[in-house]
Amino acid sequence: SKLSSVLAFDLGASSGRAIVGRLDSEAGRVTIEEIHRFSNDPVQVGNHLHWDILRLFHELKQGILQTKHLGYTDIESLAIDSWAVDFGLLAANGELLGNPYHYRDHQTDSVMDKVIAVVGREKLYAITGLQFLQFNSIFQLAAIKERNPELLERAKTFLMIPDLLRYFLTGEKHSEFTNASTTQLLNATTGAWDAELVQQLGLPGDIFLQPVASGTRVGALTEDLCSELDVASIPVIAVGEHDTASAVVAVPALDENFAFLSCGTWSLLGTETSAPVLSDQALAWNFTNEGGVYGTNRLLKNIMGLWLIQECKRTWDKEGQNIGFAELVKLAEPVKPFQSFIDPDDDMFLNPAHMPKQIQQYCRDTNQFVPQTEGEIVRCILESLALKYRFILERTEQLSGITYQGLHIVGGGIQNELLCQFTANAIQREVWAGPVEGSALGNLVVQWIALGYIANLREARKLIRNSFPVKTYIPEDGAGWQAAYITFCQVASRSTVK
Ligand code: LFR
Repeated sequence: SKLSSVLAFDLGASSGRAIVGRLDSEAGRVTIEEIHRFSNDPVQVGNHLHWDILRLFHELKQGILQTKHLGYTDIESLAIDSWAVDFGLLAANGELLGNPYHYRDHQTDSVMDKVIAVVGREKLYAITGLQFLQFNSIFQLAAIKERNPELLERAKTFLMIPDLLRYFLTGEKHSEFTNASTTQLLNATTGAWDAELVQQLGLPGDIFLQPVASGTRVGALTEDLCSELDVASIPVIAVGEHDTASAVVAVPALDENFAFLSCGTWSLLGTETSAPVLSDQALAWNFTNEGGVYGTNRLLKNIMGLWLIQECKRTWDKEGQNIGFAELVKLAEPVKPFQSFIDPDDDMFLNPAHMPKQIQQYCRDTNQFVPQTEGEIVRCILESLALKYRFILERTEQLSGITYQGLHIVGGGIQNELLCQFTANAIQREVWAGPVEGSALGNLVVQWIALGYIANLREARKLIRNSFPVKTYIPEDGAGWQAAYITFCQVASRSTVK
């Protein structure tokens, strides 16, 4: 039967991968092969933290070369997805101006309140429907305008990270919709840049390109690139280029109503709705409405996620420990449960100099047991994340008016089985974990929809359900976790429980 092969680049905040997907439409099955994996290492230069954008472009080229070396001569298209909010600015001659900033760069530390003072919190939410996170593109642009206005004066074109890399591949400039929706400059009702808002903030309105819908063909590899790599040109599609948009495409739910957790560096927990939820309650709880593929909306909240452990690991590595991620989780397993909790979303955890010390500081400040060993610290993080998931899941239910029987978890985080089990325990419902390559799969299936092989989103989810395992976790120790939840809420209320 006829097979179709397409290539997905999925760039996360800590690693990226190139994955070839093969669709057997007759059998209704997808298989994937990871052909290239690379670390994504942000670089601190002077006072600022940047993405190594040219290194990432180099890795995309390596991925394309790998398809050739592995004999995939029949790639019908390729697409990119990545983390959101970050961007590059092009000069009039099409060259990149400066190195894109990392969203955890401290340039935005006190900018959000200034912008809110100008626009008004209610007004900004009513326009954009977006949660207030200090690193949203709107605040980054306001920070640049304040610190380095020449950069904005020279800018001709604003491109989000996947738009920018796609431009390097194709020479074409397009702004993809799902990712544009995370800037907090898009009008949630019209789906276009909000000209009034842009003007009110004194930003140059003409740098923003009218967003194209996910699933649009947006060029092909340039001739120059093809001769450099000695490959035939490949069509390029703009999928849901925000990795979370792609991850939610891949949730193997057969039901229309489902709750999801996309689990990676961040934990994104929420549900898919047909329209943005802009209620007073949604604003008060700072829930976000991000644009999805094919007219869907993602009502969700960012939870600090595995960043907390990644950062501890990075610190311990620096100090010469070199304990693997899986090993750290193993060290947490035998630790006595429920000794101390943090609110993972306290601002103090966004980008501290020393994460383990920061966690200890939180515990000390809240008069709790102060975790000392690696295992104790990781245990504290994992329990706190699971309890925060319950908190946000219940708020999602209140906003959507729907009760969920269980929680779908997708993404690399499901390899952390202890976290999956803790989550089932905390929410006292089943957890359905899989697929692990959520964003890459969402990227692949939207390419196949665009190419005409898959009818729609619903069919795509069925296909994923039939092709990849989903592991069920049954809740345990209800009483223990209920008591822990009450303590967690008391502790976290000191840090406002955002
Ligand atoms: C997840 C993610 C989140 C976004 C954060 C920063 O990878 O894309 O959705 O809020 O990264 O861009």
